[in-house]
Amino acid sequence: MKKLFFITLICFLLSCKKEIQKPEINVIPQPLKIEYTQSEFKINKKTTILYDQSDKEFEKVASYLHNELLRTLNLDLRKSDIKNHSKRNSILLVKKNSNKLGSEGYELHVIKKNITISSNEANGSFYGVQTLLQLISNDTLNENIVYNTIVQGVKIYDIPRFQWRGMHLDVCRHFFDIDFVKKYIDVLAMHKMNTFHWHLTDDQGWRIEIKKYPKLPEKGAFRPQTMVGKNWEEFDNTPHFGFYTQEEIKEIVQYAADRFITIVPEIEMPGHSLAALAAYPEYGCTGGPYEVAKTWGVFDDVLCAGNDKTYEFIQDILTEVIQLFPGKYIHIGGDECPKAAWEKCSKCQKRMKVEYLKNEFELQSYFIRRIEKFLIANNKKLIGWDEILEGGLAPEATVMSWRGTEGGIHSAKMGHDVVMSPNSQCYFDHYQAEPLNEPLAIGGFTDLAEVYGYEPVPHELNEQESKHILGAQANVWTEYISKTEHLEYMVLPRLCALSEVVWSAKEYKNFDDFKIRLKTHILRLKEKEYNYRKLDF
Ligand code: TNX
Repeated sequence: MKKLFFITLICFLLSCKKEIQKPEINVIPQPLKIEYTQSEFKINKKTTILYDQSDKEFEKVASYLHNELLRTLNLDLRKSDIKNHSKRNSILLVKKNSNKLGSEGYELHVIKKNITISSNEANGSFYGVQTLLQLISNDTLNENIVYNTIVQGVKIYDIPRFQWRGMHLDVCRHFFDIDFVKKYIDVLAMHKMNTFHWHLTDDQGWRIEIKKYPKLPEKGAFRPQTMVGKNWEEFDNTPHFGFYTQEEIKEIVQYAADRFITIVPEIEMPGHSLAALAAYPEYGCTGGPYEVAKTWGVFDDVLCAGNDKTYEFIQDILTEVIQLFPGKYIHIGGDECPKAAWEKCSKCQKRMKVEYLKNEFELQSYFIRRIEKFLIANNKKLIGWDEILEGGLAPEATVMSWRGTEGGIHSAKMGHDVVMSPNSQCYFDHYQAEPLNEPLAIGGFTDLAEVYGYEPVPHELNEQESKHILGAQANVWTEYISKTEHLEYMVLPRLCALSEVVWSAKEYKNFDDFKIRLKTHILRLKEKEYNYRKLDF
């Protein structure tokens, strides 16, 4: 009896200890390893942010942290150089040289004396800062986040699973101004995403200033009216207009870079080009006239692949685009290009004969390959939608697999890099719940569980082939999304789930655990004034 009493007592004590040892921290995306300690650190107005002040990249991280702590805790902390400074009462951003951290990993160590974020590169430090910011916003009161100067003692080791953690935004079907684009980039950064795919041109609007072709924004960024709902015959009689000046683009590129996000600009070709053709009809097969599209869908009028001048036009545009975007990838679209105009065009048919191209699919490949050569000569890499496979893939192209996963599998097997973005699980323009109670969407059904459960590496690939899967991204097409609140509603909280797909270790993924963390996390989004779909669990 006595023995039983002692065993029960020990079990009870152990369970108490376990509870103290494991306070909840709700970090999204889930870090790789978290160890809890009994200590805690208190940030006060004397706390100093320490880093190597000669390092411009770490300077960015320190400034970001400084601004966020000012905003959330109302503490205007001093920044100082890490050398020759006492480490007591400080937040240290330490540059390391550690094999296990890679270029984006970090360690976050919170003890009584200080907080240390260690990483090889500033990128990793920035992700450590994101985690820290979630630690100080871990408490809630009456459905609101409470910012707390006391930071739970932890030792976190964290590295991302994938190198391409992307979100896309279509600003063509509906235009969104730079203030919103910044807000969008902020929420990407908060989720440790590192790639922003900016869909800048399409049939319904050309959204980037090109100095050599002023009519692109003048004419191509304007449509007099837009179809209403899903009715192809009814129009809203409301002009829609908008484009980014090159100055604005530079501002956004810098804003993203300060948050360690690379922008992949997309200039669509040879299809989805009506806005460009409306401005410069001479680059279409018939010479026009063409109109900026006011309905959605796929259009037969595309860039003429037989005319050498078309390639000059595109290359001139890309020359300006390349100067604006420092990242290594340029997205050239390549999707949904009907071949009807080419079949009837004497220039295109002649081109096929001269180049020994068997059909119009090969003509499309010829087009893409020619553009790839140009991009490579300019130190850039071409990425395109999976249709660029048809008729033969350009030699060094990276493929974005959207029509399911086949294109991705096929490309990886051929040794090409792939970004997975299947419309079955990564289309945030699709419904996220029963359509009846949701705002009108293009169709589909991709709820939170579906996104969370997505596995970017298809089981058809062996280990070697799997290395070509750079990662995944979700796409936000905006045919039926014209308001920022609606857009945020479509993206959140699905982005939170996606961030675990691309960041967190596969073996530790757990939807139930995610849902618990999300209850707190969603309030962080609320505090930052993002709209989101309310959790229904
Ligand atoms: C297909 S995804 C498209 C877009 C549409 C989208 C709507 C892709 C490469 N092309 O042009 O906006 O579906 O979901």
